[in-house]
Amino acid sequence: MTATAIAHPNVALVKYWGKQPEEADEARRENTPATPSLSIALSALATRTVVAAAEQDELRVNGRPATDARIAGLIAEMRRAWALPHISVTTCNDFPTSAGLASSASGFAALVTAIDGAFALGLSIRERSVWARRASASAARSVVGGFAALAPTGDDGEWASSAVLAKEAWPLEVVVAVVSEVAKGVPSNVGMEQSRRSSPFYRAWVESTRDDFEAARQAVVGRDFNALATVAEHSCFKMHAVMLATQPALVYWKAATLACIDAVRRLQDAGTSVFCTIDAGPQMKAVCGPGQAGAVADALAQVPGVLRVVRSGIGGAARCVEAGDADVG
Ligand code: 2P0
Repeated sequence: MTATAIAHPNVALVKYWGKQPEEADEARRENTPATPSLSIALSALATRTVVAAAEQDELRVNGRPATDARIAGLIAEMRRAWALPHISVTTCNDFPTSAGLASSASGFAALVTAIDGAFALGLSIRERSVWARRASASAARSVVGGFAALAPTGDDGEWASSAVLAKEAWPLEVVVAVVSEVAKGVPSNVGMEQSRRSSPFYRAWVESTRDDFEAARQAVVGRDFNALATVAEHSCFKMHAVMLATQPALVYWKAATLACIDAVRRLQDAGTSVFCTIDAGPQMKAVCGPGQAGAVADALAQVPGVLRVVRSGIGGAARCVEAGDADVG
């Protein structure tokens, strides 16, 4: 009754920002997004989580004892569903936590996968993605890995993640320009509810994202980099417009974030296959066509305010590994 799981964070190319209106009613909360989304997983970054049966529930995050209401809530729900014992959870990220690098996505994907493995629950990928989504919607996409969609699925319309394209099918790379390692001020779940209540652009965002999602899905299936670049940048900047028009304004960018956008524009003007995307934090992620990431990483490393760059391929699905296994690719 122990298992170790690995999951990768993901970067959304069509963004999730906002939950279904009934989510305001706590009793009916299923953490269902208002918009479909599409992402790529990052192979260079990983969360490793060990779950084991224990005398009492225990949590260690990055080597330290911790408490986390969302983790406790997910464990309580899964315990109710399968009459599980108390568990100890030991989880480590090999990248900064809560700094716009989607640590909740990889964290909850790894946790659900490790619980499934430790207690031989036999969950399908779809079922794991639904459990992960209830804790953090972007985590559903990290369960699937590769190029993943999060949208209504099946006869019941349950929001779950599914594969759009396997990671091997299109060897894109991502260069993350890290411009701050400070945890962000307004967490995503709080910020997106503020946007839903106060941003005058919110309704247009929700309505138009369905078309963006379909355009991105087709671009990925057809491996059309330029089409994907167009819709992904549009989705990113539209989401940040919604954030900026929220009261109080959600400004996640730093000066260096904008300088990185400028650098990507210069690379595009010079003919490089690259586009930028930014989540609820200051880091800029440059998505690169095959063979372009070296030049993009060199250019972004020169931008004033960039602390470091992380180069990544596309990561696989969340999976159980042997305890000592170093496999994080
Ligand atoms: C995304 N983000 O699609 C978007 C872009 C942030 C900006 O998914 O409330 O941490 O836990 O479901 O999954 C961050 O949202 O939010 C996110 P919850 P989550 O990647």
